[in-house]
Parts: sequence; C-alpha cells; structure tokens
Amino acid sequence: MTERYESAKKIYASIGIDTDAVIEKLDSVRVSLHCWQGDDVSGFESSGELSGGIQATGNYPGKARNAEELMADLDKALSLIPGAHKINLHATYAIMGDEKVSRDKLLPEHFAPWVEFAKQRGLGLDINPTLFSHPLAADGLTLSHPDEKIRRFWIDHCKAMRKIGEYFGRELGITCVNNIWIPDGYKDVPADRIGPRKRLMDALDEILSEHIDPKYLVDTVESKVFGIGVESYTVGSHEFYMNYAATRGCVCLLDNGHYHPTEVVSDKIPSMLLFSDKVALHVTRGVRWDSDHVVTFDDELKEIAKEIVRCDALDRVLIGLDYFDASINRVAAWIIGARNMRKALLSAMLIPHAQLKDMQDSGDFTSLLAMTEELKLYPFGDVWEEYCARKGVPAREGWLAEIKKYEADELSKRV
Ligand code: RNT
Ligand code: ZN
Repeated sequence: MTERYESAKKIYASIGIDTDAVIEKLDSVRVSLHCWQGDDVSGFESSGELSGGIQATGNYPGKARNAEELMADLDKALSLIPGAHKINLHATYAIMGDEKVSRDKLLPEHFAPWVEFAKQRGLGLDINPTLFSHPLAADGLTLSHPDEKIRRFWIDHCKAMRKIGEYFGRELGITCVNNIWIPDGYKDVPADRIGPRKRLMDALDEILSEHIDPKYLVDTVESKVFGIGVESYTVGSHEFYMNYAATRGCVCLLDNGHYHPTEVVSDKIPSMLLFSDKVALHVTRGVRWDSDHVVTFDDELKEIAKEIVRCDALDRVLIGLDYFDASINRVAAWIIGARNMRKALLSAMLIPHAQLKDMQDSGDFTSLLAMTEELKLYPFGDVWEEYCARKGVPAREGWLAEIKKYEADELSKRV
C-alpha cells in the first residue's frame, strides 16, 4: 500500500467509507464495451456506408479491418482497463469466412469465435440486431416499414439475433443483453404518426413472442429523439418504448445522447427503477447533438453513476458504452471512455450517501451543499491509483505510452 492510499483510506474512513470494500465492489461491476468503437461501426459485411442517421467522423489511421484486428485491439484495450467486462457486439460482426449469410439467417455458429474469445478472457457478450447499413434499410424504415416484405426481413433478423443472444448467455453463464434499436423515422412532418408505431409494436410483439430463459437473455429497447435525416419524427420514441417495455416485460435502454439537450438520464434512472426490475444504459457524450463523442469524466457521467449507486442498483442497471470517434486513436478512445465510466462508479461509491440523504430529509440543505462541494476534493485519485495497482493496470496516463507503442508497432501498418 502506498502512503497516499493509506492516507486516503483514513480520510474516507472518517466519513464512514471503507475504501477496500469499495475497490472490491467496483471491480465486480461489469461494463459492456461496445465493439463498434474499434472500426467506426463498419462491421465485417463490407456493406458500404454507415446508415441509419448515425455518423462516425474522422479518418485517424489504423482502424480494425477484420475480426482478427478488432480482437487484437480489444485485447490491447482490455489490458489497460481495470474491472469486469462484457463485449457488446452487433449482428454485422458475425464471422463468416467465404459464405455470405443474410442477416435474417444468422446462426450461433457465426459467432462461435466471439464466444471462444469471451470464454478465454472471462468476458460476457451482449448483442444487437443491426437494422441499418443495409439495402433493406435504405428507406430509413425497418420494423415500421409499410411494406410487409421489408418488415418480415427485419423481424426474422431480430428473431435470429435473440437465439444468438441466448447462445451467448448459455455458453458463458453471463446473461446477454439483446438491444433493439431501429433508425426508423421521417425527415419531414409525417401525415400518420400512429401507423408506423402500431407496425413497430406488432413487429416487436412477434419478435419477443418466443420465450427465452431470462437467465440467458434480456431484451432491451432503445428510444431516440431524432437522427440525421429523420429530424421530424422518430417511430421508436421514448414514450413509445417506455410504455412498450412496461406492458411487455422487456427493459428500457436509455442512451444519454437520445434526449433533448437539457433532459438528463441521471434523473430518469430512479424513476425507471421504481417501476421496472432493470434499466439498461448506453453511456455516451453528445456534443450539441447525439454526436457520440468519447465519454469524459464530466458532471452528468458522475451523476449517472451516483444514481446507480445511491439506488443500490448496481445489479439492476445494465451499463453499456456507446460512442464512436474516428478522429483519434480508436483503442485509446475505448480506454478513455471505459476508464472514465469506472472512475465515475468509484467516485459515486466514495460518497456517504446515507449521511447526505439525512441532511436532505431533515431539511439541512446548508450542510448538504457544503458537504457535496467539499467531497469533490477528497482524495479520490489516490483510491483510483490503488485500484489500478491492484489490477496491474497503469494508473494515471501510464497506459498512453503503451498505446503509442501499439500504434507504432501495429496500427500504423494497417494501410
Ligand atoms: C444510435 C444508437 C445505437 C447505435 C449502436 C451502434 O443512435 O445509439 O445504440 O449507436 O447500436
Ligand atoms: Zn445507443
């Protein structure tokens, strides 16, 4: 133990916090690392352009071009991020060799190498059907498309992916999160708002009609306020999915880039937890819009982490990351965002929540404000450093030199 940790441990003990217990608890929280930061959401289908109203901007060299490179990059990132992890996959990351299988026909075997990868590293796996970057999504409509044939394709795709998620859960003994996000919407004011939502509702009902053991699979639905090219109307709005999940027993996924700019996900978490067993998150950082910037250690991230910890809901909030920055080293982007997520959880665990709650309930808002502000300069960094040391991961910016070396040795050769 370093002198600084010794001292921090005493300071936190004086406000009733056991830093050793916190470190242990923090380490066990699984955060899902999104594979798509590694290749700008390209996937392995070589299907051309990213569509669906989302965008990865930048042309930093070294992006992973295939499964082998993506796995190597993930390994590098994981070696520099402390804690328990899952890897979040999309359907487009199926590993198929020469045969080309259409998305509605995907099978567990097309993800067997990922299961092997996860098993060897003690990781969980999550899955997402991919309802974009595909000719049948070119109209900007998928599960809500008025054409029955197009809806059928996407329904079958989503069904196939649930079976793959079940396979992940069964093989790994860690529940898989299957998240459905669709880009559907209209650029201009629609004449019919309820019709597409009714079609989406019916499609989801069919997709979820097959019972799958919740030990293996949990289904989540992700809403959005708008996307590029679909500015006027989004079929899968927040109200749509919140009501859908509440009545169908699936789980809402809140992406903090998917709300109006002054609306915060941290405030939604406790409300959701009162009405549903679980809530899922896509943690991201929107700059002026749902820009999916790398997650930084900012106030809203800390507030999200505080709500998870305060509500004693570490096992009820499914935390996943979702951002894609192509303008900086992509492996570093993973590391920065994932370390920040865990730092935020740590900082939340180092707060004496019961004491602050008592101040609130007794109306002592002076003490509450004073304490909240003083806590900000408590030696949180010393506890983080100790945690990293115990995990054999560099603290502070020590990891950056390794990434620079990886860039020189590996990434720069990808031309
Ligand atoms: C898009 C959603 C969705 C995607 C990923 C790739 O706005 O946030 O979650 O980012 O599925
Ligand atoms: Zn998302």
